[in-house]
Amino acid sequence: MELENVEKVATEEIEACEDLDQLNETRVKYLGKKGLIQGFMSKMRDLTNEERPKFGALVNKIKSAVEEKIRIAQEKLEEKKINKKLESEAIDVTLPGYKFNTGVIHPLMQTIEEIEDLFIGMGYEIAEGPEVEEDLYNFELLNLPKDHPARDMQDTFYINPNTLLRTHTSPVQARTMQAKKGEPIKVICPGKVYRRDDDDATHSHQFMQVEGLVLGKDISLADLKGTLHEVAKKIFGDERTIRLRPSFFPFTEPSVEVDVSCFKCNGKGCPICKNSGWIEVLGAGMVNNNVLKMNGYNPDEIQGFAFGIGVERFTMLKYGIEDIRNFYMNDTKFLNQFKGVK
Ligand code: 2NM
Repeated sequence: MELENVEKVATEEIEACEDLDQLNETRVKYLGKKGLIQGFMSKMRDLTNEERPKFGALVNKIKSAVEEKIRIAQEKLEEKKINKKLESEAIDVTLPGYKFNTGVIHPLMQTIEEIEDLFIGMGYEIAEGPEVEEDLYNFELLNLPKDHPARDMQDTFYINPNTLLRTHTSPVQARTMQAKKGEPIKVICPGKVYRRDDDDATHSHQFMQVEGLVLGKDISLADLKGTLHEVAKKIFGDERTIRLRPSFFPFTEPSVEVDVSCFKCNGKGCPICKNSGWIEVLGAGMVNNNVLKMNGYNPDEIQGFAFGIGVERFTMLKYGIEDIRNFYMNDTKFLNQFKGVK
């Protein structure tokens, strides 16, 4: 090949390379130790002293030009290689994913969590205690006298004469009062409770409660009403109002039943509220002075309110569930209705 043609031919060959292997072969062919350009260098021996510098400079110029062309081609082919790799490894993010069969938070737990969120927002603590409880905390310290019908074997699961399955979560509140030794209290106590009922559509021998207790200076029935109005709004809707009716519980005086305005007819009267416009939802009252005294509080300095929410009743009303046994059957057809309702 003529020296004058080398750059042109090399350039064409370099630009025709389709991958890095081909380019390397071309590089060896022109720039290698036994390559074409080196071949011209070797020919310098045969030249005269006058010809040699001129020829040498020309060969070096061509060598540099070919090196530069190869460098540029190499960059292009490397980029091409990376792009090809990226393309082949690309993920189609529009493909549908795998479906996972997820569970559901139990409807009773959803109600409890809603109630807990509300009370935590109002500065309450959450307290828990044993389900196997002493008579002392379950009855005695709550002003349930020895002859009270609730203490009857008929109504309570006794383990021995002093030990029983708690019939309400109030013993947790008795324990809280004993622990706080006269200091103010704001707690709710969620948990399982047990009664010796025959199971039917509206009764269960095991159910859940959230009870609340607030003790402090000048706590009044108005505070109780305001608090329970918040509960009614959170669970049954913002338009709800409540009313209090006189009632009786051994641990509170005065005691009240709390009705919420019917969330179906908004108080006009319908089958759900049996045409009264009101639905009974919970019991409450001002903590009985005897309970305060027995648990180390002075009723002249500190008083407060307590309430008891039946979690099943709340949940049944809220979702129109007619049989309490649904909650305990683990029927996924029932439970899956509560997927993401909260
Ligand atoms: C209710 C109704 C009224 C109640 C009272 C207490 C305690 F421990 F403070 F005395 N805890 N819960 C109470 C009061 C519970 O349930 C229907």
